[in-house]
Amino acid sequence: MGTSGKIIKCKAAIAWEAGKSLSIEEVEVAPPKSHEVRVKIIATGICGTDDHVLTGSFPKVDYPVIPGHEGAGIVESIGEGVTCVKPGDKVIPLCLPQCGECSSCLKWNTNCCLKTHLCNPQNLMPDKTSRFTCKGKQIHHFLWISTFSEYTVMPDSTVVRIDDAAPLDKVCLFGCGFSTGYGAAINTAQVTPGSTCAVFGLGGVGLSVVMGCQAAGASRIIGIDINKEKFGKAKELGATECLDPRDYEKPIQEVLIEMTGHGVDYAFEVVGCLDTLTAALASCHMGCGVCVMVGVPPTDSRLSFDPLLLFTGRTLKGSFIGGWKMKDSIPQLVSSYMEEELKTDVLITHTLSFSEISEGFNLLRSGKSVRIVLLF
Ligand code: COD
Ligand code: ZN
Ligand code: ZN
Repeated sequence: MGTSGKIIKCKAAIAWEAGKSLSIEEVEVAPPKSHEVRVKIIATGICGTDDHVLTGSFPKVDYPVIPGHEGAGIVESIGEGVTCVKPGDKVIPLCLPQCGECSSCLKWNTNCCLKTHLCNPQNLMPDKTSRFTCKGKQIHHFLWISTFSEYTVMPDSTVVRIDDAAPLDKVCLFGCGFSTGYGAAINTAQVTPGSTCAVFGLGGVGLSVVMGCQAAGASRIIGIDINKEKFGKAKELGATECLDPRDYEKPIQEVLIEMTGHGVDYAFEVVGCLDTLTAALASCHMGCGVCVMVGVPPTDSRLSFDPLLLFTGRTLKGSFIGGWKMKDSIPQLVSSYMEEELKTDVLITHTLSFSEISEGFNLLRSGKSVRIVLLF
């Protein structure tokens, strides 16, 4: 008895309102409509952004909602007109669409598809209805992909087929954390061989930046974090030195300028704070340093810094999901992983069952984990 065309009942984690913890519920998942795909999620990572959804600090979320955006699964069924995947394919849901048609998708130098949540709400499917119900109530989607549900429906612009042999409990990280950090170094900064890099924040995304800097041939990679427990993994992945700003009386940018003589070639902000963003910019070489903003500071915050920091030639730029056009790039990154060129398994510190999702969020908040993967 196939499930195609039928409603599927399954487990999902719902945030009923901001400020409340997730509750695991039985949801009904409607079949995919035209240009939609229903996916059985096998594994999903927990990302800091999911926690922002729970606390209410992620902008433009409608509750109740099923969060999750770092998953991997298998196509269960497809709607009319879908040609990019078929039932049985292993896939990664994409938290940034690549529609292939908008003015951004047609440019080579941006991945910021105009269907992203930053341009259009993704709390309902493109036809403005939801495929999820629970206890008779409509439940919202998150970034169109809601990977905290055993079955989930997404537009065909937000899903891509990957290698049939890929281990889904490992490559789910390519859906967000790893790709975001690694691409910031490789694509956005375009780190050059022999350069000096500073990475502010050594969580899963910051460690992926470290991996990108090392892959690009940086000769010095300085990791900065207020949690010294992060230093071991950072060194394992390529950091040459690690600093805790609280060990110094001087501001950390002054320490970095003294250590390097002239400032770093590339600095990455991977914390999501205004103070670390300004410090990262000020720690760059005054004539040619590039500061890349990876973290998103709190909603409605405003940046204030001495404009002379830019006048002499520093560059401040943002990096959105590592600059990858996700449909084109994620399958290639997964292939590199399969060829053992990317050691992303090191980032996974905990693998739990989906029913342990609340423990997963507690671990994330405790700072004792890097990446937590949940298995359905
Ligand atoms: N100085 C140095 N390190 C600090 C400081 C500080 N003042 N404060 C905190 N830290 C460290 C923490 O100890 C921790 O190790 C690290 O910063 C943050 O790591 P995590 O594990 O909390 O977070 P990550 O690595 O999963 O994600 C970090 C982001 C900054 C990317 C995230 O919070 C964010 O802003 N996401 C939105 C941006 C985005 O594009 N995301 C992709 C889709 S989610
Ligand atoms: Zn994320
Ligand atoms: Zn597009």
